[in-house]
Amino acid sequence: MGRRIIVCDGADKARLWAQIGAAADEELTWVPREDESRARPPGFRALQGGLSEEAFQKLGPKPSDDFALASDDGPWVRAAVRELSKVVPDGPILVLTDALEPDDLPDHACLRKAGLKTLIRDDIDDEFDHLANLLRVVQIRELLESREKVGILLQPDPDPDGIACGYALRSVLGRRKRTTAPLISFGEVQRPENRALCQALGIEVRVIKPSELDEMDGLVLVDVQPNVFGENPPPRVLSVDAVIDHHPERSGYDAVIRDVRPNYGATSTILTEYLRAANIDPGPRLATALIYGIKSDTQYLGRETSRKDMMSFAYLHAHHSPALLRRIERPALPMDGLRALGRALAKAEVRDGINLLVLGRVREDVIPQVADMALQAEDAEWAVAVGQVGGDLVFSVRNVGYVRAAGDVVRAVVEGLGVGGGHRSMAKGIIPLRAFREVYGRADRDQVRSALFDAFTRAIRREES
Ligand SMILES: [Mn+2]
Repeated sequence: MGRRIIVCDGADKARLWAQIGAAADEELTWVPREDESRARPPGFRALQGGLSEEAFQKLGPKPSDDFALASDDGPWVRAAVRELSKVVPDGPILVLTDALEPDDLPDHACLRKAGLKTLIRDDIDDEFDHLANLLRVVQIRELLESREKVGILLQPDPDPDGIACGYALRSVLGRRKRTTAPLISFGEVQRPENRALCQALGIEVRVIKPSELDEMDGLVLVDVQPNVFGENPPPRVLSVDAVIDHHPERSGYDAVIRDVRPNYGATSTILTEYLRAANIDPGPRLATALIYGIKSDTQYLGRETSRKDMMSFAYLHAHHSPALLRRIERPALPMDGLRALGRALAKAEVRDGINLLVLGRVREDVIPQVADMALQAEDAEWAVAVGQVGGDLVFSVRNVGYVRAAGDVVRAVVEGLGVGGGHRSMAKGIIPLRAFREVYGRADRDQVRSALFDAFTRAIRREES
């Protein structure tokens, strides 16, 4: 390891450096400006002979040394780089300046520019952001402190972002007992991954009737605003204590505290900022819930992701449990699901870029997992996994992303038969068996395979033309 040789232009820069505090391996030198006294800043020695080859030579630089030049003066920096290069030709140079532009700097193979005061300024701005979040936390706590039972209301069929935020809000409020701060919703958690999230974290979302809101002494809406509850929402949700959300801000309701940040990709990012601001260690379970909330709302930092989401994600990543996250994202497959998969794989073939697997009767959450896996087949651009769930044919569709949108293709396939939709690369469809039989006669595996294969081929072609 080499030394860091710091060269400051004038006493102001040197004093600023001394105030920040020099690191142990830093050699501090300064070049007094003409108009200033030669009073030596603490810890510094003058560069004997000013900015000259000789002066740098006297420092005895080795190839392993790093140089920093702190100056806002273009000619000074250019002279310093020129003379320094005579001694250590391609030595690494950090130019610390708050005034110079890249064009002001000379050509040098290994030169990097950074701010000096602006580096501190950026940290201070971050701290003010933390402070603003801390103020929110303090206000929310003060508002709800005296309430016996605070309902945390999520959207019907809560998604991971909402569930994670409800769980986090309990920590923020210091109410870890579910009885004093229940997570509530007008509709139960449906999706298998979301149930897996609740199960893995031991979170219970209580389904309630709107009239049961009267039992709550406080009400906070998380990841939702009242417009989601329909044309005529229950009056109680139109006058709440707090709303914490990232959807576009709606009007027509009262909230004492309103923290709505539509530029955020997930409400989990807001709650992560609350936790950090209030110095609450999330622990692996909560960190995992929040990281999953951000992942699923932003489609793994792909869609509508802000810098804030990235920063919270990075923070949570250091705290989460990878094993727990895997368990949530890949719920355990039941044995009969695996056997169904084995039978389907025996007949698998990729035709026209489509890998279609017919599973027979399975648990619903097996289907999307099989679709994920089926897309890994060589030459597959599309994967379709079909299973029979109750009286329906349920199928999950995946594609490689650079082909037609999966949601559009599925809507074309189910047209007149069932329901379906989705995103660019993931979609889901449901066709009642009765409707399928009316059109195709039988609903045995071979018939399902050939009928759906034809339907998908047509839908993909139609979309492409
Ligand atoms: Mn959300």
